[in-house]
Amino acid sequence: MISVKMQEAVNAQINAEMWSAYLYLAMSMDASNKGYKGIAHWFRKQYDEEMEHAFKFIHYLESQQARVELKAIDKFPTSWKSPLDMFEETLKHEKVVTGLIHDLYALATKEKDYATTIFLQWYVTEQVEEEENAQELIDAMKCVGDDKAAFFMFDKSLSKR
Ligand code: OFO
Repeated sequence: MISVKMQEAVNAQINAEMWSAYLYLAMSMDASNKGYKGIAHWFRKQYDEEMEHAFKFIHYLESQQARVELKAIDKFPTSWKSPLDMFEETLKHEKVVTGLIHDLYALATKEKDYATTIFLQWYVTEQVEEEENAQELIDAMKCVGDDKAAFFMFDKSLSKR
């Protein structure tokens, strides 16, 4: 059984994962509206991943006989000025999430909650990958620049995710 404090912190993280999912779904919709099929697909997959992250936490609380409480999701923009802008916001967002995961890990350690500490290790590693992926997309977009043919190829490559 985990403490009430830990349970509340995990519930807040479920909300953060769903907030991430909703942000990436909004980016996917915006990219789709603008005709960037590959980018829309990439963000749709990202949405799926974030929902998996949320459900992993939900199942964890359930396995600990703890209460899951879904809270309102914060607002964010629904349109971005360019794909580069989307990827830069993705990296910024993932850095915030990394900080939240680290705070959660620090709390579990402080509480001597070994089960939650071990459970959270997967998320710590996952955040390294999330930031790396976003950085790679920023770097690729910067290489593409204003080259329309290169952008077409780049967009197409993202549909393979
Ligand atoms: Fe759940 O990893 Fe991104 O936010």
